[in-house]
Amino acid sequence: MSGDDELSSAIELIGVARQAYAGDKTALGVLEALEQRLTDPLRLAIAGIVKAGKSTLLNGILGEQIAPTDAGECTKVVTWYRYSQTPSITVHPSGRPAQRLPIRRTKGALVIDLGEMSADDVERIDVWWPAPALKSLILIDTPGIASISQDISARSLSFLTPEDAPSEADAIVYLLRHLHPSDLGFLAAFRDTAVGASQSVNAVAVLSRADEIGSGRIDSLLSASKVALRYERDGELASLALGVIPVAGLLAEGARTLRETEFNALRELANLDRQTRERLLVSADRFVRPVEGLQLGERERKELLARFGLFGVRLAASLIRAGASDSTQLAAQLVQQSGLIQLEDFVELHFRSRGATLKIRGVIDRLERLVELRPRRGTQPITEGIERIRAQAHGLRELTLLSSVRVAGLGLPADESKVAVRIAGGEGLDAAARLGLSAETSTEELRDEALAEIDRWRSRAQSPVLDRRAVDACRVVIRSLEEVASGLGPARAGEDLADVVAAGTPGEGTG
Ligand SMILES: Nc1nc2c(ncn2[C@@H]2O[C@H](COP(=O)(O)OP(=O)(O)OP(=O)(O)O)[C@@H](O)[C@H]2O)c(=O)[nH]1
Ligand SMILES: [Mg+2]
Repeated sequence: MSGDDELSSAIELIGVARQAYAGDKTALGVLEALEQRLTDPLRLAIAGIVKAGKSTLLNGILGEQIAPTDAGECTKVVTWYRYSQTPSITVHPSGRPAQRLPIRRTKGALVIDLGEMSADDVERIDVWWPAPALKSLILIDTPGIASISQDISARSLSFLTPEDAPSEADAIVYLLRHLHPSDLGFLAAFRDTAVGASQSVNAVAVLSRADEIGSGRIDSLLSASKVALRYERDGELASLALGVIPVAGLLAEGARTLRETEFNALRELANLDRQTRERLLVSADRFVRPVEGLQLGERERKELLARFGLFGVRLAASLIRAGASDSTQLAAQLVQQSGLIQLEDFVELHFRSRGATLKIRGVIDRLERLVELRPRRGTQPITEGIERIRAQAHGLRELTLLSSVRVAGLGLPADESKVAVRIAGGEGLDAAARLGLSAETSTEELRDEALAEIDRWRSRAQSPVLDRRAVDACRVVIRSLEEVASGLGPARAGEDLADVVAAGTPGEGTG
């Protein structure tokens, strides 16, 4: 089954469930939401402790200052950002009808004003916005967890890691500053929301506010990369997140929303004589102090500091001195340095390209829970449908393989396990990544390698020393290779690849 076929069979299954639950309003409501989830773009939640920089990072991804940062009631509410050509904001108070909010901006940033309502009375806020990034992702900003206020913390927890139920988010970007037990606790709870997963396949950690790690020194991001690498190798985090990426969110947000006036101010700073400039940039305090005879006023400097941080201001000045000659160039170089591109590439590679599978996994886990919680006659076809999808949707079987490898192992020797993970898409879903070849490899070579690997794994699967688990892993690998091979099109003239692939997978029974 291809990703699209898998999606259609999941949607069909929702139809089956609708019939089984005819007349049950609550269940039908859940089913409607599940169908919506299947047709929506991937839902990516941004989570982390209080003031980790979640909303700032979200703005960086969107390239607009839409998510409120710092103070205000609305930072305590789960907020969904979805695509729409015309912007609008809807607030959903608990137990009352939804309400539209006016769209207001202050200093370029969107203001979400709850008016008389307190965050406690609000279930969620929906922001519909014409940002291109939202066409392929729904972003969900969540209140800081492990916060002083247990209430706010509880809201994020119950949304992202509902007790005993699958999460509403398909994947998560988790921001941490110093690895804390509560970070690990949260990530473990998130992993456990997926049925049977012993390894998170849909979480990535971000070492956030990376510019502050080296106290804003110009090599701060280098220090941050070292720390991130250490965390990534940390035994516990390894099974809870697919990677750790250092990101300076404030820099990313500032760069993607860089204004011409700001560029001019930064250029003025860059062009100061060396001594004056260096003295100004010694510390944040120094930077905003009154200075005799300086064109760049105190207020302007304060604003630059708020928008880019001391690190960002220092970096911008040196980039301009090194040749960044207009705001477009400077913005591109700052974004590159911020780590945002690496994060976006990671999300694309590990989450978006697997979007259909992640959504289906969340939806059928939830459907299974519904049947458990609301048993009634006639739900047998739902249970059977769930089993069928779990057995047949190859994307799900790959996810299961990836999610069990680090913790339980595949029952294969370490070097083979590594290859199996790669072929199952652990390093990317395109043919070259799966085969461990460079992106420039010709289709012919890719095909030859895929066919050779199929032979290798087929004979491997027949080895009498392998246990059941290992044979299952081999089958998943063979199937992935078959899909790679058929995706590469027919082989040389006269040779029909379908024949090679159809030669079958040993040990693959009828069921
Ligand atoms: N230096 C620096 N400051 C940052 C960075 N990201 C965010 N901040 C600052 O940290 C403060 C909190 O940022 P937010 O984006 O509101 O953090 P949050 O995690 O959304 O906070 P809550 O929603 O209240 O939990 C703001 O003052 C930001 O300007 C960063 O990468 N570098
Ligand atoms: Mg926030």
